[in-house]
Order: sequence, then structure tokens, then C-alpha cells
Amino acid sequence: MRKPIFILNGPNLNRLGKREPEIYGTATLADVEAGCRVEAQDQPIEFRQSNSETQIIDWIQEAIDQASGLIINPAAYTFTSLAILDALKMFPGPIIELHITNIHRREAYYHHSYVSKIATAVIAGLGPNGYCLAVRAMKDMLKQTQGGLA
Ligand code: DHK
Repeated sequence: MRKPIFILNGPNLNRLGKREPEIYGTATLADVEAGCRVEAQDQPIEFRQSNSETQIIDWIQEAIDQASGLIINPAAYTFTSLAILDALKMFPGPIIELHITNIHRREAYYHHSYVSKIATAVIAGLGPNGYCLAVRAMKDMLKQTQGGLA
């Protein structure tokens, strides 16, 4: 059984499409999930969102045994959560940190990411399409690290 790629989304991303569309675009999180499933093809994925830091930590811990790779948009927790960083340190597979916007071109409080300390790679500023590119990159990394899909 192929282990899924976990795609985890942080706070306020449930409002994607309505939330500051001039910054985050008009695509909804359901649109983003649909795009990821098309890109993943026969590679299983788990696509989840929570506004709760505890829930995200629990999902990362679940991923330690259940997932082949982890794509995470921690949203605002990127810049505040040592607990999420500590959880990610336990994940044995590749980690892609993803942001819809280019956080480095935004307000200074969005410039220091704790997650980047452990992430294998970072995608930022490509809009919602960044998710599909992250899925494609993760499948390639899994092919290399596991001699094909898990
Ligand atoms: C999403 C958020 O919610 C913000 O807190 C981050 C990130 C940026 C994004 O670009 O996906 O600053």
C-alpha cells in the first residue's frame, strides 16, 4: 500500500478565495485540493486544514508513520510555532514548506520562518498553483529517495 503524501494547511486558509483575494487570489481551498489530486494521479494524498496548532501537531505526528512525504502551509504558525518545528524534526521523509505569497516580499513579521529550519525545500509566491508544483516535486523526490513511489 502506497503511503500518502500529507498536505497540511494552517489557520485561515479555510477562507481561501474570500480572504484578501487581492493577496491570496480567488481560488478556494477546495479548488486547490482538486488541483493537487489531479497532479498526484495514482499517488494517494491526505489534504487537511485546521486553525488549531494542536491539531496540526497531531497530524504531523500521525504523518511520521503514515506518510511518505509532507507538504505544509503552516500559514501564520510559520512565524510563531516552535512546537510545529519540533514536530517536523521527527518526520523522516521529505518536507516541502509552501506559501501562496512571497513571504519575503511582505511585512517584516512574515520574514522569519521557523519551518525553513527543517524543510527540504520552500515554495513561496507562486499563488495557489504552488501546491500542484509541490506535489509534482514531492513525487520526484520520492522517486529518487525510494526508487519509485512508496
Ligand atoms: C498564509 C498566511 O496565512 C500568512 O500568515 C502567511 C501564507 C502567508 C501564504 O502565503 O500562504 O504570511
